[in-house]
Amino acid sequence: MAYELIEVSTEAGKVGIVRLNRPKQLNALNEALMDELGAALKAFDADEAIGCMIVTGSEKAFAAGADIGAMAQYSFADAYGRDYITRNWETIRSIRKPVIAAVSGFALGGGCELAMMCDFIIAADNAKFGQPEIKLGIIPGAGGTQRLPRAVGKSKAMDMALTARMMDAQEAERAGLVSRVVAVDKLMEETLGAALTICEFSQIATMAAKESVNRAFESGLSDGVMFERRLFHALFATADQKEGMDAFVNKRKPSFKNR
Ligand code: DAK
Repeated sequence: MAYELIEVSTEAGKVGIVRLNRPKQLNALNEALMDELGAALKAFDADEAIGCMIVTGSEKAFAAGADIGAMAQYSFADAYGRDYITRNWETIRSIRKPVIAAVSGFALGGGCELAMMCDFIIAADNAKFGQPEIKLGIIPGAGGTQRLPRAVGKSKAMDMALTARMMDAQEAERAGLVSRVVAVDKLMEETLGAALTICEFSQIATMAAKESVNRAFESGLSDGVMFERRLFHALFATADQKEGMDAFVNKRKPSFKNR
């Protein structure tokens, strides 16, 4: 598929990188861009050589939200009846391999929500996160009122959703929204380092770890722990578990085959 609104590349043949590319609109997310992003991530997910993906934007903006110009004239019938701005937003949730958001600049509205749909966020020190939809007479619609409180707690999430205040990278790290903050010129280097580390491990194990952590947000503790236990037990059926433990016992580097 030829992409117009994203740039797609790979690193070391193992990391799939999607760069949002509508610089004049600060990577505002429209239907076509979300279709392309979904298609690119699904293609990487299906590619056995790829062990991890990165979604990123420009230095100025990860994404400044859904495209307001495109949404401005939607009626309820368009939004609900024809499923505009919903039908292609959940694709990223179906991706089974790890996806890291590398966020520089603005991550607002749908941009913040997109980053939160990734498995973890590495932020540049110029990153700004916000849910400013209230200024447009709407509320977050792609999980902002649900994922943000799970990440930063009720008080900060309410503050951001009700006052439209932006959170800078340092505050976002303190609050648990992002896993690391790095200098803006080191963002891709650091994120690629994390992605390549993930690629060294068994894909079966990294997918299971992702699935199990995500389960924590969908179930009570007992059910979640049971889910984790079943996956843990199941991994003893893989060749990679034998390889990983044998390599440790024999003091050598493991060679995982994703089997
Ligand atoms: N949409 C369209 N264009 C945008 C945009 C956006 N979200 N954000 C920025 N732009 C455009 C500006 O219109 C401007 O275009 P020109 O005038 O040059 O043609 C260009 O990008 C540069 O922006 P500024 O001139 O405003 O740049 P500044 O540095 O002065 O300000 C800013 C940067 C990010 C603070 C400002 O642009 C801004 O406040 N932007 C809007 C942020 C915002 O309100 N975002 C939330 C949008 S609502 C759903 C899925 C998703 C959503 C909802 C439901 N479902 C699955 C149901 C999401 C909703 C939203 O995100």
